[in-house]
Amino acid sequence: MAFTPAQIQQFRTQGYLTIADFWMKEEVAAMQAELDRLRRDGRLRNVATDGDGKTHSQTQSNLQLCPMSPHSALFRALPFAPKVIEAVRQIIGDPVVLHLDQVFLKPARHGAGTNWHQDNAYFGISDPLKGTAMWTAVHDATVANGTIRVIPGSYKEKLEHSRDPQSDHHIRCYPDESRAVPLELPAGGVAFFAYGVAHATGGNGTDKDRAGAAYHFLNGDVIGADYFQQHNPGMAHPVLSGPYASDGTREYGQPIAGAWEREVEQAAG
Ligand SMILES: O=C(O)CCC(=O)C(=O)O
Repeated sequence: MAFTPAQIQQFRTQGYLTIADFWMKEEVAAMQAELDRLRRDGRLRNVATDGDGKTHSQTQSNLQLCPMSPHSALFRALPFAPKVIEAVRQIIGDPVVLHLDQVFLKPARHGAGTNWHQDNAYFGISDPLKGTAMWTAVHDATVANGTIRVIPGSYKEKLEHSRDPQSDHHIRCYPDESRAVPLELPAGGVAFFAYGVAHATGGNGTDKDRAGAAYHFLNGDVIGADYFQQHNPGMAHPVLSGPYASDGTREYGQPIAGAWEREVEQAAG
């Protein structure tokens, strides 16, 4: 897993990059099957509201599970996959720390988007290029089914955010959408975008579900020792690279190396 200098340059200047074939077919199938299970088990929650930020919509659905890792061995193992660690460290540098993991599922015909925001409006790190989302298209993600859009270079601006009236807990901003670039990806494709890059997804009116699994990683050197007491406490934040990486042992009490490959193989039966 090695990015070309041009890809790294694109991340540094535009704040994002995409890889269409990051995950293999079996890995995508495992993610899809696990997401189906989590949905069947009632783990996903509709966060879409009717315009007042409170009343849950009966007609629109933005199904979220955040974090996934306590509920799923597969999704807990995913950030330990060697190609994930290698990709992220090339983008933000060591030490890579997992910040958050979540999924948004947009059901067929009534899937709701996630409105414009910069992750750094939540996360508040000092350098908005030192944290990155890794957004996996769990199903083919197209303009028609509301794939993610980004505003290139927007990490240079700190946009004003307010409560999102279409979600029960999100905040949103209102950037100039004429600058937006849609990132169409086949299932298994990945978009990396920096904490400062404004992004949004759209509704899904097609006849197939679409989901995006979003992992957030930051460079541990840009945060203070008490950062995770204020930001996303109550979940593990494994150190994935650098001298303090322990292969999950420190954070989960057991080594995670090889777990991703095992989980994928198991899912394939
Ligand atoms: O997939 C989505 O709807 C939104 C993902 C997102 O905004 C994020 O992970 O920050």
